[in-house]
Amino acid sequence: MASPGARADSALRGQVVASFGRRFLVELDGSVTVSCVARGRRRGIACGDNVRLTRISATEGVIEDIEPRTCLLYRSDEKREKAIAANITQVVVVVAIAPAPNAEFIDRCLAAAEHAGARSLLVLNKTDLDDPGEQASRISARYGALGYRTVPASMHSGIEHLLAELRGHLSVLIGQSGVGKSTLVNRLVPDANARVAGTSATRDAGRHTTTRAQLYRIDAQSALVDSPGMHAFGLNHVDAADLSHAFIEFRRFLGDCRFSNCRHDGEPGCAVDAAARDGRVLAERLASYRRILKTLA
Ligand SMILES: Nc1nc2c(ncn2[C@@H]2O[C@H](COP(=O)(O)OP(=O)(O)OP(=O)(O)O)[C@@H](O)[C@H]2O)c(=O)[nH]1
Ligand SMILES: [Zn+2]
Repeated sequence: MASPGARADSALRGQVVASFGRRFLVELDGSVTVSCVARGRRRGIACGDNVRLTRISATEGVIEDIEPRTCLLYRSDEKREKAIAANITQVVVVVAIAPAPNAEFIDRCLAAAEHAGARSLLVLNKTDLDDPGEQASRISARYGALGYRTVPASMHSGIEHLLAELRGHLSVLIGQSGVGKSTLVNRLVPDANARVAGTSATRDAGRHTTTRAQLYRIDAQSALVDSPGMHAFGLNHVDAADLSHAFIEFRRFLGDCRFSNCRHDGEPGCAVDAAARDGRVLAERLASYRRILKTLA
């Protein structure tokens, strides 16, 4: 039988502020963090999750349960799903002049955000670098025309305009390796490094494996989850119908295809195809959609 003390402790609630694979840092309030493992074989706990935990010592605890989520961003391949961040309201897709942006990667990130129900922001980073092909302005024009907000950024210029876009949101930064996410985080959250090297619980968790994601508070209403750079963004958890909805400019054509189960992949009478032929949908976006469609389970 549990002691009265243990019962009181298991009513503790906190938020996952770092995920190290099997170990998590849970913040109980503004200052106390506890290094936790999950009860049993519970999987899929993500940074940003609100959890119920039992504290077993001053620095350690066990996550018993996850509170219902308002939103979960994840990616998946044929083998497994990877939760990136929970309860987010905004996905910040970071692309840079170098490494050169990959349009399909951006489309995958935006589709995942739409599917998760979060709004998106595109950050065009490293604008101080030469951009002979003017990729930044092309990307900004392309996605701006679709209705996505884009913000330029560079480590050599002010960060206030980006900070303004983050206020009031729990945002998650995603991007390919090397686009400058960590550099951005350190500028947006001046004590970001301090936290990584902070409590003994942090050091203990960090010894076992590398961080998958970490949450930083910007102010009382705003926080930022940094996720490790990735090479691919698998969308195996999205089915074909949801994928076409996740390409936001396709939506107004979706009811007009000849076949109600049209996959917009070359079928006769496809309204999305017709829209791409006369320029109402960008041919590159339809091509991107079709490439992604072929990779779905
Ligand atoms: N020219 C230029 N270089 C930058 C800028 N921001 C970051 N870098 C450089 O880009 C490289 C990668 O930066 P990081 O911040 O480590 O990139 P990251 O996205 O966190 O990379 P991962 O850890 O692989 O996800 C470093 O050499 C940075 O110094 C920028 O605005 N301009
Ligand atoms: Zn169609």
